Amino acid sequence: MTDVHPAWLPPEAFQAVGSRRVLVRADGPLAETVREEVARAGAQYGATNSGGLTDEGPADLVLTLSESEGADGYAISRRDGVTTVAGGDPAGLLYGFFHVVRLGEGAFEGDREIEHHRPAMRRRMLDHWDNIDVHPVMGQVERGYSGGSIFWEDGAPRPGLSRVRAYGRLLAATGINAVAINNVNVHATEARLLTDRLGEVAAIADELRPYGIRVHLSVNFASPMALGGLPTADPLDEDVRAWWAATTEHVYATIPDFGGYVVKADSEGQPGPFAYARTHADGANMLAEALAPHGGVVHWRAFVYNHRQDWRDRSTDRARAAYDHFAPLDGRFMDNAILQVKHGPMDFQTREPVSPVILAMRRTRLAVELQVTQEYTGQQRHVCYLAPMWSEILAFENVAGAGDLVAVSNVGADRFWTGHPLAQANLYAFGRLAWDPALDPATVLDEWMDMTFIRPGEPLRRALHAVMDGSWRTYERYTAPLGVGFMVRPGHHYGPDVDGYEYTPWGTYHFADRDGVGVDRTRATGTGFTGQYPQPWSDVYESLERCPDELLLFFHHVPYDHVLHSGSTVIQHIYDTHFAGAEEVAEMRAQWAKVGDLVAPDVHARVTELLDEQLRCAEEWRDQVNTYFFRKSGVPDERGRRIF
Ligand code: BDP
Repeated sequence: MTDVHPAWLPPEAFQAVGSRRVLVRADGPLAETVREEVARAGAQYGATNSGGLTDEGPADLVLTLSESEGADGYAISRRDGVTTVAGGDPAGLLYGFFHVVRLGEGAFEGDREIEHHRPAMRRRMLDHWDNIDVHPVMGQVERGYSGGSIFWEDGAPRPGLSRVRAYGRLLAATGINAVAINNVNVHATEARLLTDRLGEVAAIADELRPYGIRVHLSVNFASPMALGGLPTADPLDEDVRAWWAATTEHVYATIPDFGGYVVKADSEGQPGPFAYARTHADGANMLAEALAPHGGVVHWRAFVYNHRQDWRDRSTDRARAAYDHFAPLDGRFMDNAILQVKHGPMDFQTREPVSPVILAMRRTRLAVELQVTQEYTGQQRHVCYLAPMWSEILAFENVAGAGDLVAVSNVGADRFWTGHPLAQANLYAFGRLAWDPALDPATVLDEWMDMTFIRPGEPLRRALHAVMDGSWRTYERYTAPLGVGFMVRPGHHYGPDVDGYEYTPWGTYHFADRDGVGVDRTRATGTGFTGQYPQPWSDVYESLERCPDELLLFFHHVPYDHVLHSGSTVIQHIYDTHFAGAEEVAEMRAQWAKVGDLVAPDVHARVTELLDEQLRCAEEWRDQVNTYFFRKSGVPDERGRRIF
């Protein structure tokens, strides 16, 4: 543990609380956690003001319960020298406590009008794509860029699981309350977590419970066959239903506050209800029914598409698939079946429109799925602060009204948790935006800095903003242009490969030829995908004139001399953004070089090394993308820069 980076909870973050007298007027495990936090801080900083935990007044900080604040909510106020946190329930008390930690000394100054805080999303959840075994291609954590799993090592739970408790603490401080611990691609070993290896799940739940986090499990749809010895996994078969009911009952007998199941079915090789000519509502409802008596939920993923497409056949459009499968099922899911939809219709690309499934399912409970792990955004070797992307998504139509926000975690056994130390900010920001989607990404970044670098002075603060604020747009500039996506190396998805996926079965094409580029998804001449959107979006995306520049190639195939709203042609835009993107990375590197004596040497060294790699990779992207489009189009750069 000692060499694990404290992320946003170094001891100094607790100085203000630790030097005050704190009274906790509540009982139960979460109140105990708050007491422990206060006692730990008091032991370190309590000498001043004889701070620490007190049993009765007078106190500088009083934490108490008040039902009127609602689930997970809390109120904070300050009068006559006393700061009061009133939690709507024990979880609210815990979140209110971390709010005070965030405020630091500010929590104990002057008077404070009462503020009420309540999460926008009821479930703020991280999905781990962790395996117990090391997968021959994907490694232990699928799309993991931070070392091995924090849960398992050498085929068994990590000794002591102490890292898991520290993880729970970090997550609680940013408002996360649910974690699915294993990969959605459920292999044979991991499938057994549901049955004979359930004890491992229980042990992890024990570590996370003190921080108000419930554990969920990814399950394999075919488990009744593989684990139960049944001849079928048909969701309408009585024996199958009985197997799920009994298995689920055993899960709850072992872990009474178990959260529920996550399911990837009929997708990329995972089994599902299609094998029995049943619908995905049949599949989801079978599990929902098994979970309902225990208060559990099933997160049923909408990521269902044909991954064995014939690229010569233009009649299928992967972007259409989720809507085609799920929109007809709206209203047919049980209340505790939550449809988990990736934010875009394709697959976590740098830029995608919001999935039309999210807009269509008005009578179905929804979870919106984001990718904190940077599979397509630089794999935690590139700085790419994703909060600006997420806040755009969350501001679109009814997205912020989904009950759950879920994201694929970026955490592993790495000393910095996230490989790239600055990628910690994405994890932090995810929790904060799930709590309040209206938060400004730059403000969230300030919060993260204040906690992580303990209220840094202006030079470091300015440098971190310069490196991080615009890093998602910078990444977008030097990679695939104008929303076209997928010009990445097949398989591992790091770095450019202009035609890497063009003639593959994956359904991810850009259709560049000598005349133009982009996917025609219009109703008039294309795949008709624009027709899946309600108005006005259906017409906005259909129209070449009204479609936003950044999504142009997602919706339209256009000639290289097509003029964007920006006034630039498509081809010139490609050249300009690619030169600019690489230059911006060089500038990020220069900014970071200036703050060498303001951050811990190990953090500075790791980020420096990674910025070198980011610059190399950005230049590689620039040169390959520019050269590719120059060769296809024959149009020279109007500014005469070097293209190969
Ligand atoms: C894709 C990933 C793959 C995941 C899949 C999913 O490349 O590793 O299994 O998403 O979400 O983006 O199920």
